[in-house]
Amino acid sequence: SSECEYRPFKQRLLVVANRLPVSAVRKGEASWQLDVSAGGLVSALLGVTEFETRWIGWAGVNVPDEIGQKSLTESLAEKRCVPVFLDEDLVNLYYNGYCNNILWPLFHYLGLPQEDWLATICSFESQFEAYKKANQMFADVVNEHYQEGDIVWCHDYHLMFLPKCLKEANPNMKVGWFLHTPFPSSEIHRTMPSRSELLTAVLAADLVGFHTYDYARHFMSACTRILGLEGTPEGVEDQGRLIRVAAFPIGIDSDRFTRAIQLPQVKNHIKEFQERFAGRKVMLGVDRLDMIKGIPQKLLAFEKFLEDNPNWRDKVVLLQIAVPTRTDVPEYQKLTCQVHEIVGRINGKFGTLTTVPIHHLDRSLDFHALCALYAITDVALITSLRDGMNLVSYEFVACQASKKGVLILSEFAGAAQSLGAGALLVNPWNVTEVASSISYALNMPSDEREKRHNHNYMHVTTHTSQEWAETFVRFVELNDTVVEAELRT
Ligand code: ADQ
Repeated sequence: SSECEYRPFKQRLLVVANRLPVSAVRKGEASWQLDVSAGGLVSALLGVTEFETRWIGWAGVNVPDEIGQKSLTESLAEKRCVPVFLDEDLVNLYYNGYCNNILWPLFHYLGLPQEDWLATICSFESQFEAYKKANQMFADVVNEHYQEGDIVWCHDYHLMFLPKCLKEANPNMKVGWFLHTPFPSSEIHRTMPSRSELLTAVLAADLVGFHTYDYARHFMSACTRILGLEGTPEGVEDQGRLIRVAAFPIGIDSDRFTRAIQLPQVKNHIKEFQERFAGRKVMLGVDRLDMIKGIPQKLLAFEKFLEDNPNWRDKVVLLQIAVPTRTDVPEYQKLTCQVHEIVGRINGKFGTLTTVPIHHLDRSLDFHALCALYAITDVALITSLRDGMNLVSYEFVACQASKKGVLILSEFAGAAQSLGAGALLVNPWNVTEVASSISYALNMPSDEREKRHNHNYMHVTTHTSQEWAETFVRFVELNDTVVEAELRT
């Protein structure tokens, strides 16, 4: 009848990640302040309106009491978030230990932390048990909220056991797992004492996704060499079951950046920065202060460039914005000291009474200031030693429509696969090569700059985060041929 209207059924999507997109700060026995944390994954999924999304994850806070847990659960429900409560011991063993001390460095080819590798090996078993236990706790919360037909999307190296836990309880659940870091060569993965268990647990998913084809290939080789499973063009075969394995390169919500550049407050920042750095070319680095980002290597290359090119010394400035992470970990403290020392040395050597070649900040910038910096930059310098993708390179390109600056990008970032044709690719370990790329970038003729920029701009604005999320979820659904519709009166 005319009063009836068919509305397409909105697919429910449960997104499970170690951290929720909000951080909770306790303000009283039963009151909470919720701060939205706009990481790559959050902004990727915010733009996706095709699904009815719920988030499941840890709120980054220890809540031992019942009143606290109940009130936080209620506050988070308004943001479509469901908390998983992990106690301090578990966080220490699972998150600080197994995830960040073992999986993170290993997946980025860094080996075990130098400082305490003996202790790390000794506590391996207990950390691995805690990892499995934490994954089971995430699974329990998913099971409580799961409705038949939901798609469950598990994220990252923190939750490699989650697909297995979920399928054990509910074999029909549609489960996808996506890794945001690189998956290393099978020769690296082979060194893990838990190498087989990790692979088997991930293979319980229906779809396994990576940023690049190379990571997917490494994963399939590991499955073949370690588990003896057969690889096919679609994925891995295990006793007649096909687990699809593929590359789904993430993108950014590029409209958010192109729109921001037009805002009056961003234009004000742009003007302010342009005046501040008038007469000098601006080079920019924006990174979390992590070993994988290659910040000391970048500084050494910049130092070499200044040494080799005296004529540029008072005509260029490097702005390095480094957000501190994991500040309680000795390795990270050491990295911070090392970076400060190199910056001090270079500024001492090449600075004048009125200017210094490097402005280094140990903090994050708000979104508008960040966009303005991206927009006024002449050369972005991204020298990750390994990086799953690297979204900073995408954000820079999105903000460069008028300037058309140069992107110098590590060949070890996943983004090298997508932006490689427009960027100057470098090996961050080769300080001489990076230094001469800086020189090449600063002297690049405008028609070459424009050609390179246009190539990357086209990619960044067409391969968006929304498209990434929708494609991945569609692939999880692939076996569903029935199009469902809901009758609404
Ligand atoms: P990250 O290692 O965090 O992400 P990246 O992809 O560059 O690296 O994303 C960082 C985000 O934080 C960007 O949106 C950036 O704007 C923001 N950010 C970084 N430094 C900042 C600063 N100083 N001030 C303000 N904002 C800052 C992980 C993987 C990556 C992968 C993403 C997404 O390590 O390889 O690309 O997940 O899958």
